[in-house]
Amino acid sequence: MIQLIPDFDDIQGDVLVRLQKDVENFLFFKIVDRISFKDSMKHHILGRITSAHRAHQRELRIQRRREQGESALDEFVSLNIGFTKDGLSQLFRTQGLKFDPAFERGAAAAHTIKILNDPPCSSWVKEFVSDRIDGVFLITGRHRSTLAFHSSELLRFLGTSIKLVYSETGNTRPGAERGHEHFGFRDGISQPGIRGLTRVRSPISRPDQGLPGQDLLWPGEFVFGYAEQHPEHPTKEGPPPPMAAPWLRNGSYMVFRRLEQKVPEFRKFVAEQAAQFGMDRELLAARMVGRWRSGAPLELAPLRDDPGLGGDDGQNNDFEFGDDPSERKCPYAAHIRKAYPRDDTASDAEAQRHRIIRAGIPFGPEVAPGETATRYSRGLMFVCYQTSIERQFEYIQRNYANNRNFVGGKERPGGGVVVPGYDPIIGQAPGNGAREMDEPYPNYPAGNRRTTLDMPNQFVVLTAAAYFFMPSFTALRTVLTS
Ligand code: N7H
Repeated sequence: MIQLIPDFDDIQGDVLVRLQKDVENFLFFKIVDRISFKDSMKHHILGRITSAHRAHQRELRIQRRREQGESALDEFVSLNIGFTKDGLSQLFRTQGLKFDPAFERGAAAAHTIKILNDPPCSSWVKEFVSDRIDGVFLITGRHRSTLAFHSSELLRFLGTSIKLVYSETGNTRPGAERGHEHFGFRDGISQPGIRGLTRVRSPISRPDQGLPGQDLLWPGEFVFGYAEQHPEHPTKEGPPPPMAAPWLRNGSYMVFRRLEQKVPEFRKFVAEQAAQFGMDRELLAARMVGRWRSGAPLELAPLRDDPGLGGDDGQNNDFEFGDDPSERKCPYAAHIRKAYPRDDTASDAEAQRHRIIRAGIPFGPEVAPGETATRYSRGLMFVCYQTSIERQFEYIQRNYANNRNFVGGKERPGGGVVVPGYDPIIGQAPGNGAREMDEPYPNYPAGNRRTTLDMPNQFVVLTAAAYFFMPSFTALRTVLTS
């Protein structure tokens, strides 16, 4: 029988719930001695891995304290682990097992790079590509110093059984920028709701949503062993996703992308282009993202930011794009309209087949005074979870963000087909070519001025990537360490 409520004690915490993280260490490693690696895992590490259950309980405690006007929790440390296809093959005979095709080939494969228009590995962070990556430890907590202590303790336990290939620390931005990514926009607002986990705010009027606008999905979209979405019906239960082996149950695929953000260049470009179009620069930036800095969506606040709306989780995700058929409020190519087109796609069921749970964190320092061209590497350690990398992350990147013709079938108010253009934030043209986006200038509430935003350069540049599998506790305790 398919269980509806996921087996929380067997699922790693970052997958469905997301580990709490002010700071996060990413330790990418190669397995050098599999026997002693398995031994250290069994004796020192498995007991420290944080489950979804623990992450969920901590989240509830944080919420309670916030409601009572108390500060967030004191010190804590969480640990999760994932393996690449190479890593699994080190631990286990994987021949003959049919994993997700994208996971099989990996993020650095020539085919992956080609289909995603990614920059070649030769331009990625040198240490990251200096050796084979078998796995990653995610260590999260509140303070850099505590994490540094726990990371070195972990590495001491593992000794020479692994080689640390690359490590990097992500951290939330300081002060008022907390919760905002480096371009300045509030992040982490819209996530899929999970049936059996996400609390339904209005059970009578909106039984299929968590927060208003947050459609509930079947957990099998993100964790193996449970029903996934029905291919033709947005709320009906579908079959569970196919598993390469029974031990994939309660596991999930993780996509990691180190995305460098060219913040001074982005700001300069937006200011110059806005001046040329004769529009407010904040409005132009918002039309590239689909939300204002505060998080207020253009669909509900088309002309100026509304911080009250941006901060109100009862309203800030409660919209569709269907009542904006001529991109008057929000361009078709705006990042959030591309990444989750809602009712812009052929059917609601179709839109829900390409969702991801995002669990990234910014990295790098704030822009320094006088830094008018990027001098320090900064950006987003992008992390997302799913049960099919091909149908979820890669589909969004390839068929939506990089596809200048998506969303198709839209017409100008007076007739004529619209080519929406590239997602200006994450879209990538072949060969790092120039990109364009339709309608940066708003024809709202009316108007018929035709404008195109020409973007000769990327503001987001991929500098490392890998695909991982985040096994269940059961798999970690049995097949992967026996
Ligand atoms: Fe995106 N940004 O600042 O512009 N993203 N994103 N993203 N993103 C979102 O709704 C950003 C990236 C999605 O449900 C917001 O939480 C940046 C990748 C999806 O309506 C903001 C980078 C992919 C959503 C940003 C980046 C996605 C989303 C609004 C890279 C997948 C939810 C806040 C540096 C291929 C859409 C929010 C929805 C939201 C930004 C990367 C996907 C502000 C800077 C690689 C699915």
